[in-house]
Amino acid sequence: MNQLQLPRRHFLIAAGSAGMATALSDTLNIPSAFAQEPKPLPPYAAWKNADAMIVHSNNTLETKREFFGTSGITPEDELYIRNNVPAPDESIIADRDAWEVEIEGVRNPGKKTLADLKKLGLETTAMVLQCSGNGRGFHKHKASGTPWTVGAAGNVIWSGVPLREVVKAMGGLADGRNFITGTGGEELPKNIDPKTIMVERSVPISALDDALLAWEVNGKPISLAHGGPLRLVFPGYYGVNNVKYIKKLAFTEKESDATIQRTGYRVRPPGQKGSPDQPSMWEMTVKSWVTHPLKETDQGPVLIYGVAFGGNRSVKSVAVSTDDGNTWQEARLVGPDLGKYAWRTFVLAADLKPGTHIIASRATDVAGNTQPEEFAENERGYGHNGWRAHAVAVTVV
Ligand SMILES: Nc1nc2c(c(=O)[nH]1)N[C@H]1C(S)=C(S)[C@@H](COP(=O)(O)O)O[C@H]1N2
Ligand SMILES: [Mo]
Repeated sequence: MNQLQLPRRHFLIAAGSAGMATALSDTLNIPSAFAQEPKPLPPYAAWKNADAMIVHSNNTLETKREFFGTSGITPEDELYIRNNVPAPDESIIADRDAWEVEIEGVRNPGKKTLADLKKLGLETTAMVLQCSGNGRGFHKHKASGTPWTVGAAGNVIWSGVPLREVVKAMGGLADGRNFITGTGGEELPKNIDPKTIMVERSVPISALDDALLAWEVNGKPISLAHGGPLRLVFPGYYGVNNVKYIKKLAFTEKESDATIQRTGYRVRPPGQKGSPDQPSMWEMTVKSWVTHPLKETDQGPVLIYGVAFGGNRSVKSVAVSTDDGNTWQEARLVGPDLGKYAWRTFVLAADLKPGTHIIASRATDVAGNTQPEEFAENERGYGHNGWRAHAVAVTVV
């Protein structure tokens, strides 16, 4: 059966509960008249590789699992997109160096243009950019939001000025600053309270050390879709904290009272409302997934590979199982180590006999944290890193 013609939900179930995969694809026979046509790329992302993307909506584009490749870097034209509000107009990248960001909470506050920032310092950082909801499609309670499986993530290299250099140039931090608060440069509709829709996120001041104000990704000026001309990046932190087209950066005493910070991106049991006393989606956790083989492969030798990362610390090792988690073998991490915030490709040579094999990967970080088998449900489906749900059922012929 052509998997592309399956409605999304069914594909998720098939890929998610590996044991059910065969049963489902055998019994589902959806007439093509009811099949979902793939949605076209939205205009601001028309330059993306359409073959590599699942277009959930104009604001949510996912990378297909088989497109992650093995080099360890995600090309910008295959990187997922997530916009909470529509992207600004292309005109904001017409004269990149003229972009202004307002900086507060330092001893000498004021505006800096991108041209000014380029004189203050330079660093490059490879890091996993991952949406808080990556893996939401694997949650059993049908959490509301985009049902991403594994493709709301990528590994990219940002270049820009270290935030601490900017602070230094502006006289140092003002007293009592506990958070770094970034505000996106979107134009918001006038008839609605801006606090309820603005993208304004706060992270603990401890994130200052590794943060960048970035103007380049993977060697090119950042596209509008990914936050050009200037993006705030916090390596090791979930996607939402990495504010695109940053227009205001404030070192604050308290967290932002915008809805996206106050009650949004809060982890709580299913059925509960978000509130500021619940954990915020800040630092990422250890995670991995297989990217090859995914559905079918010939019997005999096969290289099983995928990606693994530690979140806010380095990944140490990855184990792979081809028998539904009964036995595990250590995979090899390949390629250069791009630092603790990057992901690495793992590979294991296997010899698979005909039949269906449940292939899973389980990563461990340098602090000894290992992906759990099952991941506890939470209301909004954030942070899923359970290895069982990420396993694939591969038919060996
Ligand atoms: N200004 C702004 N920044 C933003 C967002 C947004 O809607 N506006 N979305 C956030 C979320 S939820 C994620 S997951 C990442 C997605 O980054 P990407 O679209 O470059 O992949 O950007 C974050 N930064
Ligand atoms: Mo996100």
